[in-house]
Amino acid sequence: MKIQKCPTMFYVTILLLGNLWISCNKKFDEPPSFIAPDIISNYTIAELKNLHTNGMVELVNEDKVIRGIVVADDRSGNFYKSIVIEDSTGGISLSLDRYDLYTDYPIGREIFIKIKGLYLGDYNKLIQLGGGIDNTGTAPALAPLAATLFDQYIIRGSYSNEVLPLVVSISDLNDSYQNRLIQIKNCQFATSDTSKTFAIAGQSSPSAVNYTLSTCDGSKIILRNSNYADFASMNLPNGNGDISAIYTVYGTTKQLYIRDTADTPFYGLRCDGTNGNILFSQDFTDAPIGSNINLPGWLNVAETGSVKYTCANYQSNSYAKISAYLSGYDVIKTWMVTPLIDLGNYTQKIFSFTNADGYDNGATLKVYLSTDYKGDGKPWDYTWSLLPATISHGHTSSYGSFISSGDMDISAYSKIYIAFVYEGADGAGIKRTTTFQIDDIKITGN
Ligand SMILES: [Ca+2]
Repeated sequence: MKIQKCPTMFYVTILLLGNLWISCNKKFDEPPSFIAPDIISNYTIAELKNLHTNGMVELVNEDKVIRGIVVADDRSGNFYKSIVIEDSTGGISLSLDRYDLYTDYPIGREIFIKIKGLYLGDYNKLIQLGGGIDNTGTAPALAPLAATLFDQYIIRGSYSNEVLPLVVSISDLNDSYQNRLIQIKNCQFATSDTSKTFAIAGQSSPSAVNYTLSTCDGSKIILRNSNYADFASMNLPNGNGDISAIYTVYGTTKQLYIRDTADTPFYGLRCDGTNGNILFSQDFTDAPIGSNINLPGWLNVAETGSVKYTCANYQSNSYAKISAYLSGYDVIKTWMVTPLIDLGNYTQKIFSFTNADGYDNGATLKVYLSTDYKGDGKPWDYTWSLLPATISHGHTSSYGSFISSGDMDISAYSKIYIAFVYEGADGAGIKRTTTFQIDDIKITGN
């Protein structure tokens, strides 16, 4: 009997010692009490990445050490089983086979990596450092580093190092910025997206949502958010601000990933000077391309002739389009009317849209507002006020670029319809067949 008790006591003692050790170790691991590891780096992240050829998975033979600061971790869930580190020469993603990596490798932590024996690969041109080759797919892929091997390769250094983003413009982004923390000034979501959430919590396929971010100079870039991020169901911010994010690529697509919503403080005035209360917007994204515009609540009707507004698409952007060309009618007059718009109780209400003309030979586009129209099929029976929209014209042998109508102050109104009225001709004698394109119809309130 005693012989059996001894091992029991032995294990209990070991357990107690173990707990004590874990407690002590935990205490010593917490900042600021920290002893720097006895290791120095002798290789840069840029040098490491230069060893990689896209599409390949390579064993790293260099007996070197890189040093980086963690600039993105998996705390919010937007990064999965990976962290991103940076030195002054570049950034790289580490593929690590464990959850809650942020508990050991939080943003701001310095880490050293002994790279010999690790593997380089890329996820559709996004370079990663991992632990092996995964041959289960159609092509060899990078396998993550097993959790049991972390401490063999990764040496943890100091905490709370300053992590400052590099300020860049979208047009300057290239592969040298891969996996770096960057900042792009004055970004905003599309007005049609401001009512949406960062991602779709609970949806597993696809597992992420892409949004297009725009800057005030018109540049655009994709922001990709995981449905597993803890901020997935939060609303996108409506205003404008500077985004901080990890720059990534997926093939030739440039994509940003935020660490959490603190990276999108879009609380300033939008590029058009509004504060982002979108009362009405239409960018024609949901209209079937090539079909007559038939959006819910909209009217698209010919007063004379039979030409209608159609949805066209160029370079992935959909818009409304109309032309009398080849219609054969002596007189064309066509109305496209919004649904009833409730402008609410804002003191300042601004209406704008974009438009372009093509092969201009004298047809007209005019924009009107009505408060007595009843929403029936004959808008011309009601009272309409002409709005002072700037309409593109004079492109007689090509298409012009979209221009802004200008901001029209409609603060005096509370419930309105807006009509886009095209007048042209394609009879035997007179040709007025100018094409007009209309997009980004928007009303904001302050
Ligand atoms: Ca559009």
